[in-house]
Amino acid sequence: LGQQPRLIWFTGLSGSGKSTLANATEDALYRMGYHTYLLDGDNVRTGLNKDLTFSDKDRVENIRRIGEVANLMLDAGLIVISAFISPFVSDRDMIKELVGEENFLEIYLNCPLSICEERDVKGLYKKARQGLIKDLTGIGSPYEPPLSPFAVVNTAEEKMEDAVARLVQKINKKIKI
Ligand code: GGZ
Repeated sequence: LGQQPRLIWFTGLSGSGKSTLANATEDALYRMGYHTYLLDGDNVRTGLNKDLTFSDKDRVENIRRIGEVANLMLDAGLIVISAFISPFVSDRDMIKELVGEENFLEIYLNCPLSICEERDVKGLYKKARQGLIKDLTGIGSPYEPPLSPFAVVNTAEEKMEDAVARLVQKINKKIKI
């Protein structure tokens, strides 16, 4: 199966569903026979980027390094999927420039902060409201939504399986040769 290397870039708040959706999307593409690799907090912020905090400066560096690593993986011919908050438009634009606009498929998880906060899987929002975390995205640190993403998913409204099916169909058109 031929594949056109692309970077599928999920962006959105903590709790918006990035990891779940990125994992399910990777799974589906892998089962279709594509060679994929998933970059997320679990394999990047614990290793390559474990020296970085959540200050603006470190978030910029976090995303810069992820972009460079993703670019190497594109050189190796992979379909790369990433799931990071990546809150700043300028950083996502930098990556788009780096890998080439046609190779950058940006997917915006548009989920209201109130819903992310209700889910609060890791209890981070509660801690932020208590003042224990100063720089949580959406509370003490900004999130800048994409202006013209490849796709948008509202995880508060669309069922996960439906969103995955819709995304995979759309992505497939861009990666199959
Ligand atoms: C944002 C934080 C913070 C702060 C810890 N702000 O929902 P999670 O837990 O599993 O995913 C979040 C993850 C965000 O890391 P990223 O590398 O994606 O962020 S960025 O792109 O902005 O560099 C969250 C956890 O780390 N986390 N503290 N203060 N998210």
